[in-house]
Amino acid sequence: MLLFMGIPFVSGLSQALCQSTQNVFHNPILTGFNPDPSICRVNDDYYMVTSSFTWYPGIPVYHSKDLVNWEIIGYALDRPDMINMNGLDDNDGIWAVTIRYYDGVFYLITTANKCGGNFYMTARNPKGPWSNPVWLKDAPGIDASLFWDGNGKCYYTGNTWDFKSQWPAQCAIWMQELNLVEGKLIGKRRFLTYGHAGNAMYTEGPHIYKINGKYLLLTTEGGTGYNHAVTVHHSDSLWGPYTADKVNPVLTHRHLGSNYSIQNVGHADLVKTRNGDWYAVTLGIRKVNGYAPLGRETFLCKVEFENDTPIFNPGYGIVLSEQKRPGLPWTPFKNEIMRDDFTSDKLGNVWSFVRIPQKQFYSLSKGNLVLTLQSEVVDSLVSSAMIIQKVKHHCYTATTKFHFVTEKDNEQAGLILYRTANGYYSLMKDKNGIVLVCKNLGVKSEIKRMPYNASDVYLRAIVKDMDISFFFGQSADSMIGIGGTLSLDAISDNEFNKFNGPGIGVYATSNGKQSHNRVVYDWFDLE
Ligand code: 6LW
Repeated sequence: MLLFMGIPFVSGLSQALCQSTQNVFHNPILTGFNPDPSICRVNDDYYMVTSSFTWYPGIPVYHSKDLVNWEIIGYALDRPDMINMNGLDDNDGIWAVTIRYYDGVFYLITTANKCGGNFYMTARNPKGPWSNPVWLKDAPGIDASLFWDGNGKCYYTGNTWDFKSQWPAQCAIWMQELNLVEGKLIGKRRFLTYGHAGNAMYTEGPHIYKINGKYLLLTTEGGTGYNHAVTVHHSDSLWGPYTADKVNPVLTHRHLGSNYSIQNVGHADLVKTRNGDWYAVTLGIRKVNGYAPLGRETFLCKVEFENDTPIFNPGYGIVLSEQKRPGLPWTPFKNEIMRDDFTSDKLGNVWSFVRIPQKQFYSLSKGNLVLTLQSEVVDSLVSSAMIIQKVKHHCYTATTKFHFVTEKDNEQAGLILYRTANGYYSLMKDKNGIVLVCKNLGVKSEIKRMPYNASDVYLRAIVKDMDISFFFGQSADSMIGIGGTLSLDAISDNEFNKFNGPGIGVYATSNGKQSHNRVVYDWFDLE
């Protein structure tokens, strides 16, 4: 063994390597469908929320002790009468939530895009229950945030699309006092900035922070695509004038070229740990062969202030895929279950619907998930009998076993990988066998049909980066392929799949006709 200064060099090296790998974390910290993150700290606990669009329950609330390991502790929109998302496109619904804590109360404020506008809710416990939405009908625009100035007053900031102006997609950030007792905006409304660039497009995502007695206005510009960027503005007074920081944009990846692995970085929120360290959460996408198959995810980066300017990842100025862990007690949570055998009496919090179910079409009984076929199809903009969970990795295998028998041509049940009504893969059992369907850019096509007549069936999807292949059979080790190797472009970011992210799970439909037939799922694996 090689000795260096009498110390076994290899063990020293491996120890150093081991030590170094123990001190790093990997981005994204919230993988899969988790855009527009917002974060707050209460003592040693961190809470984060992300956009949920038409998924229900909506507004997932995450908890962490170390800014890296996160567990979902509940959903803020978990009662069907809180919002109506029927008829909504998959890219609408809940946009950009902000979470804040003040004087013992948690606040969430967000935009129900095309289904009610801006509202806020409160809770004493972030797990919920959350209050009913308090709608702010006279608040235009999106990306609402709240700020307390220490005098007990609360201020609403948001953006407004002032497109009729000097340049394309000019947006203004505006502020107004929010009377939380009466639940309405009061007093003067003032524009704070149009963004740092002379032609800043889509200036949005505002958050105000008071640091060392001065006001920092953090915004996002460029739109949530390749030109996304984070900018900051400063003022000695809350109402401004706000001056753009000369360092702007303080964070962007738009100068790294279209082949860089992490792109579209923007929409950030700052948080200060108890030991005075600053971090930012921000959204970004991970490119695979030029595609973004997981949609927008949440990333973490270190921030250090130089005078009043936040420097993101000093020396790098970009989001890093791996970096030193925050100096907080490493607190991993138990890994999510791989197999859901449906033995509990309610669906685990990894499962979601798309739009709010209009009737109770599922039940959990005797260790099975039973779906009663609904006439709605996933192509319609209403709730259908589909239950999915977020896809969080680039490589995974999803398998399910179920019992389904039908004599009718219109009845189907099976497995679905869903992004939007215009982008999905479905592998379904019907009267005549197994059928694989792909809908890509709004065009639906039957990829392959193969005969199968047993009442029990195993279905599987195997994904590796941008390749997906499907299998079916009477047992887990006797499955045969159907449709060959296909591309995940159908569920990746594109002009139809813009804002949310992919989900995988179960789906059953009677294709527009009434049915009382049921499908009985024994288990669902996502490995
Ligand atoms: C979000 C806004 C945005 O409200 O997209 O493009 C919206 N940027 O900040 C939905 O994610």
